[in-house]
Amino acid sequence: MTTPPNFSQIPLDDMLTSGGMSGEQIHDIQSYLRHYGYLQDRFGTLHDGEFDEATEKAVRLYQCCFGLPVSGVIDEATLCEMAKPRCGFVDILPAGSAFSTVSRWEKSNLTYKFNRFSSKLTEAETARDVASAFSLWAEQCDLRFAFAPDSDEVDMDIEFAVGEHGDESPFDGSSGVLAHAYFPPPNGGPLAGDTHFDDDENWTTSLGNNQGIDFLTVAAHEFGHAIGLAHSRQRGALMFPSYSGPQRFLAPDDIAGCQSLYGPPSATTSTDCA
Ligand code: TQI
Ligand code: ZN
Repeated sequence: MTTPPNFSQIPLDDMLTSGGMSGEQIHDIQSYLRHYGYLQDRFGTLHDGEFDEATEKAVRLYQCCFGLPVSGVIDEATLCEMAKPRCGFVDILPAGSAFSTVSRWEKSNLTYKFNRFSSKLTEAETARDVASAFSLWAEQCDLRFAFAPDSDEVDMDIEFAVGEHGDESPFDGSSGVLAHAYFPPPNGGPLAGDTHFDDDENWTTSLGNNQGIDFLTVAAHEFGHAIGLAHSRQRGALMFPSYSGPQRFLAPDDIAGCQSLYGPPSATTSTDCA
């Protein structure tokens, strides 16, 4: 993701009193608006460095979102708002996609191992479902996951735990939070890529009895976070933030999300028919 221009470094007075903005200043404002989703191709044609109709519309939309007077011109209040530190996530997502992303692994081959197993699932069941959950992602984007039980340093540590378990986010007993995962470096800090499952949940690895929480579904959701996806606004996406029963597949929005980070599977490795 590109970094938006930092307006706190541009003297506001200059911009406002010099009798209009320079092409370069307009370009910077356009980049800022584009970065946060206010300027999109579907909203009209943009002339770079020119305060055209598309730019004016984007400015109105921005002002509206921030509760500023909607004038469509870059006034002092608007510039001051743009100069403030803010979250880097987009405000307005592109049409047709509802995913959002946080960070990505800078490599395609990732390793994982288990630090602590569940008291409710066998090791074999757990390992099998974890492998299936990883496959859902590996089949759709250029990532591969290898089980490395004997390695000291793996990318993704997986463990089951109850209550306080050594990170800043204790589990809460049955129901509520089911699990959590840490985003890829640098976002997750030392825990980046790791996934913790709340062992107070009634985990199940079998479909059909309509009981318990489907471990494979939750693992696949968490691994989505561990590869850099945030939640999706698309109902039906695996990354949608509520659990409504087993979902052992990716929805188109999940696929678009992982491919936006890693691209489609590379041709050389998808020959698993051998
Ligand atoms: N755990 C949350 C989750 O993974 C933790 C969390 C909340 C989180 N917001 C986050 C993690 C943003 C990363 C980024 O969503 S949870 C579901 C779902 C949970 C929820 O226990 O609430 C699943 C875990 F989507 F079904 F609601 C797994 Cl599948
Ligand atoms: Zn989640």
